[in-house]
Amino acid sequence: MKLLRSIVLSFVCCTLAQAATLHTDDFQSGPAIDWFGGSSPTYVATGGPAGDGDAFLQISAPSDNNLATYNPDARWTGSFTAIGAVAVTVDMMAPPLPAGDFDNSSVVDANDLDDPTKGWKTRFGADLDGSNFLAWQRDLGQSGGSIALPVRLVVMGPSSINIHWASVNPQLVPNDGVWRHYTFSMAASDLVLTTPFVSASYTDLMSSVSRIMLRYDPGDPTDRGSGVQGPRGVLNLDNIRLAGAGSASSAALAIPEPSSVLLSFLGLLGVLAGSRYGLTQLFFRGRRPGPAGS
Ligand SMILES: [Ca+2]
Ligand SMILES: [Ca+2]
Ligand SMILES: [Ca+2]
Repeated sequence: MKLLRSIVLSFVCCTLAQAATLHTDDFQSGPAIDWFGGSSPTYVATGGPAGDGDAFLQISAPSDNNLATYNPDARWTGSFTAIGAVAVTVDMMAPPLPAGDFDNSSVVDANDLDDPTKGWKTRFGADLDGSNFLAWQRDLGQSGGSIALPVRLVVMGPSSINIHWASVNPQLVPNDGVWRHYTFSMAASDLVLTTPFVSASYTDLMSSVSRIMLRYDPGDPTDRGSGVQGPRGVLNLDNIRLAGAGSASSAALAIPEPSSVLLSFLGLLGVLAGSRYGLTQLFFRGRRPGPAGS
């Protein structure tokens, strides 16, 4: 009984430990999300990459505001080296601006006809024609959509959220409403320390990650990110995965909640305790000959 209690306690300890895990955030467990930031992280119940019933995370920001989201939870922090995490993979999509939004304001209104430089009247016969006017009529009153979004992974550490490493190159999310799968490598050659006046080692970073973030950041990597260079940025994200070597580009792997893992394990213990060989067989397999067929 003492052995059983210590096994259960150690399992609870390991299950709830403050440590990174290879896992996928698929947002299927309901609207309680633990992704944060000033870009209004919002749970959307349907319309993810798998279509109806596939929930996802949406962030949005108006012109000149940063567009980013981060997760401080233990499953995203700690030693990525210890678990072999080498990449963050994610499905992303940016919705298109309305076709009649000629002045890129993210709203279709009279200004799209009258703007002295971007309006339809000025551009008629140049790059706009009658079909564009019909699009304006159709979209009048619509709003929303996004510009195309260059996105970087930001990894913070070692042991500090004030030391930032960013993807050397951004990955472009076109504003065409199409979900695509992206892989952000965390190899040393794919991350650059962006925080000035700081000395930090990549090896230390990967053994003590404090936070990860996905962020709009066009051009060169910018330590604090950049404001949206257009009327509006809207980024949809799903299946955000901390991936190990060899699995970075494979399909999303859903990890059960810790409570369900624990229940399963306790159920296994119950079965073993009631079996002929019980726990002894479980823990001494391989150390001494077991019964035939084991
Ligand atoms: Ca989902
Ligand atoms: Ca407009
Ligand atoms: Ca930049």
